[in-house]
Amino acid sequence: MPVYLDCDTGIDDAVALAYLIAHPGVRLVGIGTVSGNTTAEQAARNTLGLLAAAGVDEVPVAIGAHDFLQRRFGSVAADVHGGDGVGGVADSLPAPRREVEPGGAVDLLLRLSREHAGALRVLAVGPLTNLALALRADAELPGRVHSVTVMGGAVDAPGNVSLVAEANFRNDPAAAAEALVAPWPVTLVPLDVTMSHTLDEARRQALLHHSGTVPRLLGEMLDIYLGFYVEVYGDRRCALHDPLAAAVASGDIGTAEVRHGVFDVVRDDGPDHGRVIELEDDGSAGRAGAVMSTDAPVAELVVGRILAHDWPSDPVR
Ligand SMILES: [Ca+2]
Repeated sequence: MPVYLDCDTGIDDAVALAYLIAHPGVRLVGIGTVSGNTTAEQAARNTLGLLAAAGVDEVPVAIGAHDFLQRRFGSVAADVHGGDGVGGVADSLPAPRREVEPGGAVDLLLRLSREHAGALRVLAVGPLTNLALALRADAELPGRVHSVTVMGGAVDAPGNVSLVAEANFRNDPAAAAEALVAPWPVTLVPLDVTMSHTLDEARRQALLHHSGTVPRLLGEMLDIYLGFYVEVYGDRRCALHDPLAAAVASGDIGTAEVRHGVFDVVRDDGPDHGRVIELEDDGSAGRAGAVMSTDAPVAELVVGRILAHDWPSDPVR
């Protein structure tokens, strides 16, 4: 299945990327980046470095929006993901094997939607700015896309960057709102489900001591991420936000409970900024399905696929 990944790479983005590369049924056909955990530019550098470490050189990477629809990008999430987005390992990533695409992420997504019309699965695990800009640029886009899976939002669960808001949606609530009501099949993977799927220190150690370069790099970068989450979980484990969305998009994980509805995201400044709200369904806006629980734990599946993959052990520098 052809997959376009839109991301703000990002430690859990990096785990999701490795999982997608390791999944034999997934063909990663393009990656766009957006600011969020780090800048769109740094996210592209991180992504290209990880692809080089994986020995993958056929996947185009395009830099997308640096700023959000209604405000400028603020600052990187250094306390969660490190100053470089990937827990300090950016400088030890191998040199990129290719240049970024000249046209940017919106052009790349639109081009891929034509090349893989009807089949392209869009997986968005950062702020939804690129998706919103692509929808504005081409209103026919939804008709060419198989499905859209979004990591973001908190439906009933508390937020992770405010009492009520999740980071991707709070960064660009206008873009999230536009993407959720567009006429394409949207599956939302919110904090309600991602917070209950965790990667623990034992699995980090398994990655760290793998012979492959990519798992080792993941093990290294996860150190700071697990450290950040100690105050949340009480021990060294992290939420698998983006990998869970990737496993839902690929069909690896089945969804047990899905809440279908018309969802909006609060754009006003104030305490509810970035909050997901459910609107009355009067037929004027597209519905989305919010995954509230899955039929299996995702950590074993995601880490299992990464550990089982035949990764290069000696990056080309
Ligand atoms: Ca992300």
